Amino acid sequence: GVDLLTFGESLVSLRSAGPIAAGGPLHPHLAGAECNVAIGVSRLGHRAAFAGRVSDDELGGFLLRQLRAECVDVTHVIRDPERSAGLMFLERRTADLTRVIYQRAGSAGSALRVDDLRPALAAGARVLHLTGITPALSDSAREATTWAARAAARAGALVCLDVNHRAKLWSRDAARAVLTPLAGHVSVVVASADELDLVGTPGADEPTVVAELLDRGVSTVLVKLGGDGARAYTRDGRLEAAALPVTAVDTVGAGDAFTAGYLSGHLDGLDLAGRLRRAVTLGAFAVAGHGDWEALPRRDELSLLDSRQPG
Ligand code: KDG
Repeated sequence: GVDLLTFGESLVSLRSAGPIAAGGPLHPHLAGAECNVAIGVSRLGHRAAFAGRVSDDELGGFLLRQLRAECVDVTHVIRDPERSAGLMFLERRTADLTRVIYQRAGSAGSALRVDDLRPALAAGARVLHLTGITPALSDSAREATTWAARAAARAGALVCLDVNHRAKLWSRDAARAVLTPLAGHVSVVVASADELDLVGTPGADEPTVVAELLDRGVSTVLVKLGGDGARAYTRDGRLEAAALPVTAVDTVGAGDAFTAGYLSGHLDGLDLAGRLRRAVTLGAFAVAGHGDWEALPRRDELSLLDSRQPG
């Protein structure tokens, strides 16, 4: 088995340096929240695997090559000869405004189904990571996500759901109807403050949703606060961590880095404070460098930002 298994849609992200309508080069990068987490965990020396469908063409080949280069196990990836790669255009509109355009409807990744995941689940994993993006992709991907969460929990894995609401894929109400029941099958829920009520009563405040989740068997709720750090809740109470002071140049992927850091801390047997510290550390690396995952640290680089004075 592996330390961490994740699954979902791997995307070709075409990044621009300026407004897309004005032309100029687009650079291909591997993207997808689940791949970002797999890479973050792999860079720290854990065995990470990604499962899902990728197109059986040059773009799918690019995605697999990038994952392999980061030592992510792709044994259980399926090449789909009938569907194309999901694309994401990431437009740097101004220095601090980026915009996303998706071309992913009907993609290979969205055709994920339960049978695709059986071999990866059977091979075993200490941690299963899933996001609220995958169930938004199709009926079969939604079914596969719920099935995997239950199967991994039964097998004794730590199951982590990162809400990751994508408003371009579904409404808040549609997301809540799927993610709230799903949260009842997981041990760790990660959400930004504005995503919390997608796994609980609509409009409820943070303490209410957290209490609902802990009552339903979730052991840890992590609330991401961006530049303000993060809060962790367990039955024993609440813990906070400040963000590391860095110059943010690209916030895309920061949430995935946070989750990767937390799960790496779990795999290392760190206590809650240590796991939260690892989470904000990886988040800081992600925002301080360009790309979804390119700036994430290797293990020997983990303390690199500690001694650094901002500015
Ligand atoms: O978390 C970063 C993601 O937004 C990006 O990699 C693409 O997974 C992605 C998505 O669906 O938006």
